[in-house]
Amino acid sequence: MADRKVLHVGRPNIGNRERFLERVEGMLDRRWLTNDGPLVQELEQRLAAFLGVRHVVAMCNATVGMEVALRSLGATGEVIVPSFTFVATAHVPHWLGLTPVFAEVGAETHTLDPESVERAITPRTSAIVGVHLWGRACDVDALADIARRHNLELMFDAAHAFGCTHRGTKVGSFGDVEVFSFHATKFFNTFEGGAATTNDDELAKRMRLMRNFGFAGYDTIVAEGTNAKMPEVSAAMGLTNLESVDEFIAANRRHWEQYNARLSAMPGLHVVQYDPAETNNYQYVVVEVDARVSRDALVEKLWSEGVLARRYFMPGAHRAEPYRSLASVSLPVTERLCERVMVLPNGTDLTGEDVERVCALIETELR
Ligand code: T4K
Repeated sequence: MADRKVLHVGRPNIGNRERFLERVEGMLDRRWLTNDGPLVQELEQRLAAFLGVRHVVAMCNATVGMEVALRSLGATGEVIVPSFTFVATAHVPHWLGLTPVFAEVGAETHTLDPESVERAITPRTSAIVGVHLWGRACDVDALADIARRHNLELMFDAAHAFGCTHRGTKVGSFGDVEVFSFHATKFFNTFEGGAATTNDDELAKRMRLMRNFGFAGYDTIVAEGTNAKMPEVSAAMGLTNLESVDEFIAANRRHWEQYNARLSAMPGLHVVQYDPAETNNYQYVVVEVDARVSRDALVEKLWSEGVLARRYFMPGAHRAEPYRSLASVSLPVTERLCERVMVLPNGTDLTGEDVERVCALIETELR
């Protein structure tokens, strides 16, 4: 089929084009393109209201945002992270000269197993980084309890969890700080971008300084810093997409439910579920494959048909360089998930017919 539509995991959700272009026109008229401009300030205010958190510090992406956040927390020595995550979660402490120590995740939750975290604590541990994988919040209460008892900083990688809740409270105000990704492939995007969110006034102040080289005004440098600024054009995209969040969720949810109904009935497939009592963005259609056909064979077949399913996360971070060569660690649950998990296309670019096409391909392959 020459005109067959290629289906991606991570096709951007894009809000109203006219509204976006209007904002870009205003930006060009003002000739104010970056450095804490009016669109970034407006986005920060709107996000703070949306997320229900005191401070939102917009960043150029989540990776640098997490570096700024972890450094602002004063992390030293060892930082406990999951391995079943995008490798950036581990790269962040390593990039800062710290040691990421990999803990195990729950087989059902796919997020940090608090008992494994507790076992990984040493006298050198200074912080825990939990990941709200697929938008499903970590066991934030157990992790907060561990952090409090051991006097550790607690940061959440909330890259997947924009708009998601934990016990009815939006992700964004848990732990000491949370960091969202607004990358093009994420539920809510600003092309590239991210934000650190916190209720801690002092931490927010430190992160703002660090985001802009430590400048406290023209010619006044009061701290070390980097360049983690979000440009105005990204904020224009963010403000526009924020107006369409409900539509994005509705489309994602419709597709997820269609996938779930079809795939859950197939032998050897387990569709990762979202708690109906919480709000979720339904961005990720996550399937564990333990079937007649291997996950890899299934993904290969889908690719050959133009369905670019992904093996998130392959390999686990502990099996990626440089971590693989630095330490050997046994994480059986993580390894099993790395071998079995497949993520299918979702997003506003998808149609019900597309979902049916993917399901029919999988059904044929499993026969
Ligand atoms: N923590 C977690 C848990 C994360 O998942 C991520 C990022 C981070 C931290 C770090 O956040 P950032 O520093 O990026 O803000 C992507 C993204 O680059 C990355 O942001 C994301 N996680 C990761 C899970 O996925 P790839 O290697 O999958 O991207 P790529 O280029 O293969 O694109 C995915 C699919 O989307 C492709 O089939 C093409 C399609 N696509 C992509 C882009 C960029 C489009 O259709 N349009 C586009 O504009 O890494």
